[in-house]
Amino acid sequence: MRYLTAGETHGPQLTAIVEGLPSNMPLTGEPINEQLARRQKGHGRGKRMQIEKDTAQIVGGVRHGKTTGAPVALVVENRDWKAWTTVMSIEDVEEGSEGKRRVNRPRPGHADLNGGLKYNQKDLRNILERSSARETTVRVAVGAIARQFLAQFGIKVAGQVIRIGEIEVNRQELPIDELIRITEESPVRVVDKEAEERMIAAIDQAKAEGDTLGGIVEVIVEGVPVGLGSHVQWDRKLDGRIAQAVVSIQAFKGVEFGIGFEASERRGSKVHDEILYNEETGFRRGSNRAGGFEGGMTTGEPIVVRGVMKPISTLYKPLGSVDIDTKQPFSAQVERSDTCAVPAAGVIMESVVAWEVARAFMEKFGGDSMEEIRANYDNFLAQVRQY
Ligand code: EPS
Repeated sequence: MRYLTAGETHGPQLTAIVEGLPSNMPLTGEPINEQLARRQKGHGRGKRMQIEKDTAQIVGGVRHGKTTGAPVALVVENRDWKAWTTVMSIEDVEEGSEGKRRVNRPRPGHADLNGGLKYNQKDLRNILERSSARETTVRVAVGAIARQFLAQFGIKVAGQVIRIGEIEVNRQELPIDELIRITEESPVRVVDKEAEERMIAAIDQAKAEGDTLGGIVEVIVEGVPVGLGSHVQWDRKLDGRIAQAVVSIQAFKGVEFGIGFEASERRGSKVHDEILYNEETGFRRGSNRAGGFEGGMTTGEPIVVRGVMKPISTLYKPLGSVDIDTKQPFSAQVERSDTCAVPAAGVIMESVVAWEVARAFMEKFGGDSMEEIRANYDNFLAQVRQY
């Protein structure tokens, strides 16, 4: 299974093509649009979220509510496009017209300058239009398909915000359905009401000062079988693939599994998860400090992974930069932006993790139809029970 996305933040639409899905999987726009709506929420989101009402149109690969095995094509229209038809015109525009106005002041922290140097672009709009977090819209749509697929096998994906700026939540171990219910009702997707209030105040304060806030989000995947991924080759380790997917999200700078970086401070006797066994549940672990992975493979315990998102790079109190034409110092270009997109980043991270787990599931139990995959999966579960 693989997917590609295309499209710019102020272009006509965002497009994704998903290849390798099995046939006979129930799929309509509704579960995809549910996830797209989740991505648009969150205290601290910018004005663009008042313009868009993201919905995905399925334009290939589905008939009468089920996949056919053909590539699934998705389109999310940019409502904002109508305000950008000259600036983002596909056809060339008049020299000197508004459409030709160049972005020549790169924003620190964004792709602007590096992209301009790499692709030899003197109008940095040609870089920022594609590097924008807007692209995550269709990654969430693709992730929604992956969730649908995983749900057929009892695998659930959930997420929560752990930190925004200097404020960290007071952790609680909750059943996944409880976690989902509580975080869905929180404007910053946390389970800790006290932290929620402080986070909202901190976001409002940052906005008032023209600044931005980042944070940490956690994703949990429950119900995964043992043995997804593999120890035999670097690029088949599922934790490594999830790490790549998470850090590839705009503004993400780090990823950890289970106790993560804390493992550096503890002795092994306080890190490794003891192995237990009983007739009913088979092999289990006495704890899950490994976050569901050993040797690049799932252990059967929940996957627990956290990502760190840097504060959005566009500041209304812009940082120092250099004009790429005159090479003179300037305050960076200001583009419309969010103050804090950490709650949205949690939804995006859930989506990219769901995709990697679904892809590994297909690699292990793959088949052309859902029925074939189901048979392979049941076969494996029986083998594990008899091990
Ligand atoms: C975003 C779309 C963008 C930004 C933001 C998030 O829309 P626009 O550029 O028209 O405002 O609001 O992206 C960034 C702040 C960024 O730096 O990429 C979205 O759809 O999530």
